[in-house]
Amino acid sequence: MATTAASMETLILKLHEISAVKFGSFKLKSGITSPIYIDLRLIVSYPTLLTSISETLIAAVRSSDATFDVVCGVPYTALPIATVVSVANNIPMLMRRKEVKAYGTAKAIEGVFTPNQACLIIEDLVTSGASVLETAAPLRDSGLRVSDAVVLIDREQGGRENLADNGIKLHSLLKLSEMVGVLRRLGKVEEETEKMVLKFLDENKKVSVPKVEKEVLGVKLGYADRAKLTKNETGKKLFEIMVKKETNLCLAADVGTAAELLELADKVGHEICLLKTHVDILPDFTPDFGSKLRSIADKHNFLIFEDRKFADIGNTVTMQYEGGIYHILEWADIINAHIISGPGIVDGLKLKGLPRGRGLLLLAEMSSAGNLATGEYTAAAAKIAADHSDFVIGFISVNPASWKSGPVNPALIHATPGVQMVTGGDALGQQYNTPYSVIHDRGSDIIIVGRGIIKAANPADAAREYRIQGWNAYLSRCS
Ligand code: 5BU
Repeated sequence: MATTAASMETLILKLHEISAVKFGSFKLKSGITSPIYIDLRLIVSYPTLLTSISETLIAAVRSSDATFDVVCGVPYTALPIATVVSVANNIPMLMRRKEVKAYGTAKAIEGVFTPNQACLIIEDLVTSGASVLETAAPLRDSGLRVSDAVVLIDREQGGRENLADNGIKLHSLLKLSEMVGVLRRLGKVEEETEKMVLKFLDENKKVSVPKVEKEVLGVKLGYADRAKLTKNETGKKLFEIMVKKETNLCLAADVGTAAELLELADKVGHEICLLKTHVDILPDFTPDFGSKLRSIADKHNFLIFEDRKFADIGNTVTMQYEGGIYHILEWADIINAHIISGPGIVDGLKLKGLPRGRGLLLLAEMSSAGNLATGEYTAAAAKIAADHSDFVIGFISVNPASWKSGPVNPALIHATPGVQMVTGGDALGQQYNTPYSVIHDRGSDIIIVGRGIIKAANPADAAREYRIQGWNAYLSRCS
C-alpha cells in the first residue's frame, strides 16, 4: 500500500478522533512539560486503525533501502503493531523481555533467530530515541544486526540524531509538526495551539538520552554494576579489583628481562588492576616465571594479561596456549586474540581456557597508524564477543564510543593501549591518547600504559599519576 497524503490525513484524523492526540500540559518521561501528548496505547481498541498503521509503517520501510529478516516491537505500545506487521506480512517476529534487567543473560530476546540476521525495530513514537536503543542493545548482544527502526510519529526532539549516532536509521511516517499542521488545516486545533506546539518543538529540539536509560545501555553503568553482569569469572574479578583498588590502569611491562619485570611488578603492583606481559621478549625466562609473577599478582591483587595476540586456526592456538616453553595457560588470567582467522580461534582458546576460568580479549581495534582493524572488522569482533560471552571478557579497543555497531553489552570491558600523558606517537607508528580522552571521551575502561611508566625516572610515581588520571576520568564519566 502506497502512503498517500490522503491516507495520512485519514490516519491523523482518526488518531485525533480517538483522543490519541491530546493538547494541554503534560510531563514527559524525559522530565520536560509538553503542550501535546500522543497516547498510542489506545489503538489496541481500534483494530482497523491498528491494521492501517501497521500497513503504513511496513510500506514506508519497504519503499526505503532497508532490508530485514525479522521485526521486533519496542515494548509495550509497539508490540501489537509489530505483531500485526508480522502476521500480515509473514515476517517472523521477536520479542524483547522488558523485565530482564541484566541483558546478556539468556532469554532477553524471545523467538527464533540466527546470528547476523537483520532486525527491524518497530516503535510507536520517538522522542530521544532511548526506548529504541534499549531494545537495540539486547538484540545486538544476541548477535542480530540492527540498522533500521520505523516509527509512526517522530516528535522531532533529537531521536533521529541519537539513533543515527548509534548506527540506526530512523524511518518515520509522521513528524509531530506535520501532524499538528494537518489538524490545524482541518480545523481540529486552534491557531494558538498550533503556535504553542511549534514553539515548544523549536525550544526542545534536542532531548538527550535520559540518564537512567543511558545506564541501561551501559553508557554510564559503573564498574561495580558491570561486574554483576559478567558471566566470566575472570571478567568479574577484573571489574571487582578495579573497584576495590580504584584503578583502571594496566601496566604494559615491556622491560628487558624477566628479573626486571618481576621487580617492577612488585614496585607498581598496588597501583594497577592488570599487568600485561610479552613473555616472548624475556631472554631469561624460566619455567618458574609464571608462578613467581602469580605470587606478586596475588600479593598486590592484580590480574595477569599475556598480550600473545593469537591469530591462528582453533586447533593450533589450543597448542600455543597450553604448550611450548611458556605454558601461558598456567599463569595468565587473560590472553588476547586476533579474529582474522574467524570465530574458530575463540572456540580453540575457550576449550583450554574456560575450564580454568580464564578470559579472552578480542582485538577489535589497534593503536598503531594505518592498522586494518576498523569498520566491519571491528563490528565482526563485537559480534564474535557477543556469541562467546562466557569466555570473551571484552576487547582491545581504541575508540569504542565511535563503533558503528553501537554500544556493546556492558559486561564486556574495553582496554586501550597507546596511552601517554600527552598525545603523540613513536617513530614506529604507535599513536598516543591521554587517559582522559581514552576513558572519558572514547568510552574505554582500562588504560594500558607501557613506556609512559617504564621509561619514567620513577615508574612507581608515574604509575600512581596514571592511575589517578585514569580513575578521575572514569569518575567524571559516571557523574
Ligand atoms: P607503550 O609503550 O605504552 O606504547 O606500549 C603499548 C603496549 O601495548 C605494548 O606492549 C604493545 O605491544 C601493546 N599494544 C599496542 O600498543 N597497541 C595495540 O593495538 C595492541 C597492543 Br593490541
